[in-house]
Amino acid sequence: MKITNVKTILTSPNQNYLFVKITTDSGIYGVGDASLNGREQAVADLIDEYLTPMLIGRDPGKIEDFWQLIYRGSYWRGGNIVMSALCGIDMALWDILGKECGKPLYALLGGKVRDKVLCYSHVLGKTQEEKIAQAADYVKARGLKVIRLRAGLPAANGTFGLKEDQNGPVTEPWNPEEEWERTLEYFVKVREAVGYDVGIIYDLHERFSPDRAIRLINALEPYRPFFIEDPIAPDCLDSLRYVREKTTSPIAFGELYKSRWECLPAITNHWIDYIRCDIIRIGGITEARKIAALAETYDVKTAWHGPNDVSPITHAVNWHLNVSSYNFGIQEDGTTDGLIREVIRGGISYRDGYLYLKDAPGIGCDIDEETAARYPFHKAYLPICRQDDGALHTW
Ligand code: CS2
Ligand code: MG
Repeated sequence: MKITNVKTILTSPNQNYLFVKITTDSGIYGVGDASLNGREQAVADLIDEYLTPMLIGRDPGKIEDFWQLIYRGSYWRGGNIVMSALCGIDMALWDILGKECGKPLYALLGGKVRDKVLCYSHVLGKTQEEKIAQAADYVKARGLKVIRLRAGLPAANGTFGLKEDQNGPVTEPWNPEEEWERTLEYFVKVREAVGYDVGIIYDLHERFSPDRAIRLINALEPYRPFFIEDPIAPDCLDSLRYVREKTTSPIAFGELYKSRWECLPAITNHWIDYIRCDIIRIGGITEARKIAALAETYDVKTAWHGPNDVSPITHAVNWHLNVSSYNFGIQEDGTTDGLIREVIRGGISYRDGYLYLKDAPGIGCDIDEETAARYPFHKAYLPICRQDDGALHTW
């Protein structure tokens, strides 16, 4: 079998996504997700200009070789643009292999060790009151076993539903000391509203300095967080060690990691309990299964990133990884609006706190290209944060 065509598809059904479709001379094609919020066009250009010529005429079954070719073969290693591009292609190649074998992706990864996937959803809302009401409703009406709160404004506000290109990021305020108080109060109020039978995850979104993160995590401890997500920025490894040594709540970390080697110290030193890379950012299925195996060796669980800005293709891939990994912990089920479901057919479904996926060869998703074309892409930026004095703060 030989690859005959590689197509990038930029689309914006309310939010920007980048898909990859690889066609072969056998008629079998595969689909992948290469979405990188705020930099989609750059990833598409890399695929179109540099990677596609390397793929045409290749055997799509040589997945590991292609991964190494792109990761090591450019001499320059990794980075968000390269790894996202690599992921879109990697997923499409695994999808082709699954379709060729007539087996779902999880079967190629070793088969199921579980039948359903525990998940959590985002509590959203404009005001604290709205969010607390939604948290209670999620538990009562939707049967969620675990819910997720986030420090600060709802993610990526200001980048949705654009009718024209943005020319720079929207600015959000973030004043650490004030927000520290609000963050604590919010968690406590939600805990009081939903009781102690429900798991509550708190995404601190890398927004606190180590000293503030330690104070906050310790103050939250009596309210039993399921885990604290990304409390500090990932850049200084020693800060993670410092936070770990001074706190006892479970820590989930890593949505900004771009490679296995970045995950390594956190896993091997037991600085985290859950590794939660975004599989697009680490180069796809080929790398995710290696990270999962590494984490299993050290009793660290997986909690792959699954926000609304990764598409149903990635949510489905996460599911295949989750059912076939012994050390699966929990899956983020970011709220996706209906429109992306018109562009991507197939994918996971939710019932009573768990995710399910119907058996189908490969990943089990397809792109409706005509519908994708009806939602034109508009360049958007992720927001930034600034403090009262004007200084930039991690968003
Ligand atoms: C968040 C994301 O889902 C999460 O845990 O941290 O929503 C993140 O803000 C976005 O993926 C950024 O595009
Ligand atoms: Mg997060």
